[in-house]
Amino acid sequence: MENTENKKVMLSGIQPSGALHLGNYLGPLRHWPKMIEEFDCYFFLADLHTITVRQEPAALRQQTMTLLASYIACGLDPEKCTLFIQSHVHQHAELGWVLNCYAMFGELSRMTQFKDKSAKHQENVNGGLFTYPCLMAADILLYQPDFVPVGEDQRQHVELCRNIVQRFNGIYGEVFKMPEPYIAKVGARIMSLNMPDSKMSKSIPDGCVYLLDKPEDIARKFKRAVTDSDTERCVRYDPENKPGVANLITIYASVTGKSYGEIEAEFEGKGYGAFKPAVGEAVIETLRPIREETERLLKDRAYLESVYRNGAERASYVAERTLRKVYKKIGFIQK
Ligand code: ATP
Ligand code: LTN
Repeated sequence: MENTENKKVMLSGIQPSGALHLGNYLGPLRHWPKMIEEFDCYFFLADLHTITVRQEPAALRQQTMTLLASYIACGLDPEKCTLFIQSHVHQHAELGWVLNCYAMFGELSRMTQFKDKSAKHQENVNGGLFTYPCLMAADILLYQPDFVPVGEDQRQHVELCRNIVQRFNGIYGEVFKMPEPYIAKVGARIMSLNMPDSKMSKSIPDGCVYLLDKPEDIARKFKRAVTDSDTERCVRYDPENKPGVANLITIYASVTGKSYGEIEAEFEGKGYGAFKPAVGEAVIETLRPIREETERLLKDRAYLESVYRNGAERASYVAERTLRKVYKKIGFIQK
């Protein structure tokens, strides 16, 4: 599956640090299957990144296989794109080290994710958590992508990667292609159903809808979703004053393809009692085939192994080419 047509290249990854949730799906993942028709795509499981926070080994193995099955179940056909596990392609760690030396302490200190995660895991503020964006820059630059589709929270890391490209190319010439973040207009930041001012996150189960949740659990979570305390109780998109309702409208718009205006009209005069279960139903129907297919694929271990082995082989070939070029430019002796 060589990129003989000179298609634009796209790359993204998700950490197998827990079960996928609606934010991961509606933000980036849902858009990826359309992209494999148009671009030469690389999608990987960022397992090296997960150990910036302590992981239980058996759980990490299970989460990684489940994420791979979910990628495929969401429509990433391994025949049409390269699916791989980051730790299978050793060039990521190698280029990650190199880029550590081209990222500045000051810029790494400004990363919101570092500040958030170090506040949350005060007992384990390790060096990896701090230099994480350099490994992420390596993930990206090994494949020289044009676009990196992510959720809004990752924009800052892609910007840092762009700074590294500018600095590195400024010293050594045009080694890396400048990647662009690619962020969806609707759904790039899905909020927790219980706390509409924090983003839905794998690590905060409260208010988080998982892709593999049972329909009855999804229905319950939506029925209990926080809306707002105003007396008006009307379904109107107003993120500032009605963040809970705005979040539900965004979710409903993302899964049904309806516009905010159409949704407001649909629920005019009906209040939240009708709206919340309707959003729950729409989400249940969107996730049902994904859950069923993930469960089916998880039973076919041999198939999943063949997918990640083929993926690693293809990815390594491209990654090695970039790494060789980088080593040569830096002045390392070639083998
Ligand atoms: P953690 O809670 O462990 O930080 P996470 O839920 O933020 O994990 P990641 O693996 O860091 O998930 O993110 C995978 C992808 O999903 C990234 O592109 C990220 O931008 C996107 N993403 C994560 N949370 C949301 C969200 N609430 N809304 C939209 N996109 C999201
Ligand atoms: N940092 C991302 C996951 C990630 C990624 C990447 C995304 C690691 N490497 C390269 C895009 C491109 C996260 O935590 N969501």
